[in-house]
Amino acid sequence: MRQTLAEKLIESHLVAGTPEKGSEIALKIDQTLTQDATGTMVYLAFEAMDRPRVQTELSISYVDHNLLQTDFKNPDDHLFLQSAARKFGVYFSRPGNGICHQVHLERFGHPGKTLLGSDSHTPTNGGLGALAIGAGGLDVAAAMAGQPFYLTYPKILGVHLAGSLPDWVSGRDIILELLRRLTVKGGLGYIVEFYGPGAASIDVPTRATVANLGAELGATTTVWPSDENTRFFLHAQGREEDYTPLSADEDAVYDQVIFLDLSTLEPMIACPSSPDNVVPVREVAGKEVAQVIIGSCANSSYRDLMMVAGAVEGKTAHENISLEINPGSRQVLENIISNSGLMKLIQAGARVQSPGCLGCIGVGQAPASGTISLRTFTRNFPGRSGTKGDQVYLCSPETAVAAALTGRITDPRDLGDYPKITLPEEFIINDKIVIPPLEDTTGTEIIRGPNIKPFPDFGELPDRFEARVILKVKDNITTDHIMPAGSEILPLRSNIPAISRFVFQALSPDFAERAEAEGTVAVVGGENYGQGSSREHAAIAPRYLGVQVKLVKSFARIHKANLINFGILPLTFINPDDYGQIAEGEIIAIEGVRERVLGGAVEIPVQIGEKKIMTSLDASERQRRILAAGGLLNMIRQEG
Ligand code: MIC
Ligand code: SF4
Repeated sequence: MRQTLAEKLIESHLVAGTPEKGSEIALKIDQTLTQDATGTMVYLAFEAMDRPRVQTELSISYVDHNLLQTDFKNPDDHLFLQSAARKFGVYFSRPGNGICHQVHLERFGHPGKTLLGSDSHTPTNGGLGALAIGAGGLDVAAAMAGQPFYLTYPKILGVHLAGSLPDWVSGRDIILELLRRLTVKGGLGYIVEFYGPGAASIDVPTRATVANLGAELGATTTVWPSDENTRFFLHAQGREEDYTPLSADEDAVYDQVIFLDLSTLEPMIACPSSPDNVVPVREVAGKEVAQVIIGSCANSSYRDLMMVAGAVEGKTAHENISLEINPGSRQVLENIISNSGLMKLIQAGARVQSPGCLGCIGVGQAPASGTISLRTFTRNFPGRSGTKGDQVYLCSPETAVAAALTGRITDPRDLGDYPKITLPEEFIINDKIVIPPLEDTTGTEIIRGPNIKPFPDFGELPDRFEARVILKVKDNITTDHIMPAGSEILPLRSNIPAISRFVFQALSPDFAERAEAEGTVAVVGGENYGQGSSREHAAIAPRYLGVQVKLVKSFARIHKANLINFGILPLTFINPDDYGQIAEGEIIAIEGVRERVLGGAVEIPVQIGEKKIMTSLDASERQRRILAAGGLLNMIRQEG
């Protein structure tokens, strides 16, 4: 009945709320995934919820981010995660098996199922027709405990595809074109749904690339239909029985529609330092490049690496280029080995790494100062690569390999014959690196090395508070700004007191000391505050330091949910000009706040010195109870 696919997926999982755009709904979650950098907190929270075993159809714990073992911290986390998986009935994908989203797509993704993951690129599995959503760890822990996932029913942005992709143009260019048009906040409050005759020409790995990067639009998720391409891919994965055809109704009505003729697309590139700073490759062609990396959950599939192998066959990477390959999964690696792709890459001089996130989250692979690095990664936020003042460009594997060969940014269409890849009828499959859950978990114990610190306790929301504004920031602040990652900070993810020292490190190096000296503090921000990753550490660590309120022009979806989950009041300016009324150093006072929050007040008056401004609290009745309790964990403990 004129339904989009996203609406069908939502309504088949609706357990509470009315199916109306903009209202709060609750969805049954079939599958969950975690990765190590967010996962330790998830399992600590799950443990605190006191449930013996996960209640989902399938829950899986991946280790892909913190693979570097320079001391005990990361291996402590791995051991903790493996033992927690054994205790709680969770699959465990061992370190080196690959990036969560890629492995999930290959082995577990399921058309028509809901998947909640503690990573912002969880929508990757929308490439298979799943409703796959990224969330904060506490929401994932709650889903593992059998609770539904609460969200605002998003609007649906239909992308109508016609035609087919020209040679040397790939999925990455589809989403780069959308990022160029819509920007990093264009997808806020939307699910992006692909449909139309052009969709049939797009294979599942390409769909997954597009769905993955829909996260950079700020979208709740991205969905593709489940069709013959999906059947083919699942068959090649030895699990055709998981196939179900799914699509929108012929006359489905979208809230907004974008028409895209695939045959008119050309190679695109995101310039430093935002994924939406997109131009056609030819506009920046000729710039000298020092590093090319093909990898990350966006672009490291068998298709991507075999295409690169085909392009470098018999050639050598330019002498000034470090060509680095990060396979998305062990399956990708095994299959490119068996189809001679690895040999071609190695002979071309590529440095082939073990499957994982690696340089995408600043764990190794930092570029040299003052040089250009071309990457097929997801994000090029300033400094994320580990090098100050970095110049990271994001592009397709096609554009990346062209630069690897010429030493300069090059339109890949200049390379000649396109090594078009056909997916194998059957992939080599090896599930031995994934440990299935035990039927009977009695006697299993969680192993907690010294890197695993208990979850901090937070108090309830007080009746009134005063908070000094110790930081005022501009638009599009990312969670990488709030809580940086990288090889030195990531190993502290299981230790909130230690990681909190790095909050806002680049923007305000003494933020932690100033916050602690004040006791209760506030942060003021612009539009799309907290975009990017799902890391709830960007909420927990500030809360630990005494941040009680964030007052901004608008919030990114996951960050706002995380703030509520950890008891930080997320207020927005009713009149955006009031942003100019507040200066760093001023004190914000809110009277009767607890009563207002619990009483459902949408408008919250805020006193700033002599001035009074009106702010808005856009929160459901449930979220208000969470805020009053001082966070979701407190509420679950109170309400059972
Ligand atoms: C990212 O790409 O930013 C991350 C690292 O995968 C994050 C999760 C995290 O911070 O652990 C994400 O995308 O959610
Ligand atoms: Fe890992 Fe990068 Fe993907 Fe995040 S975006 S999950 S760091 S590969």
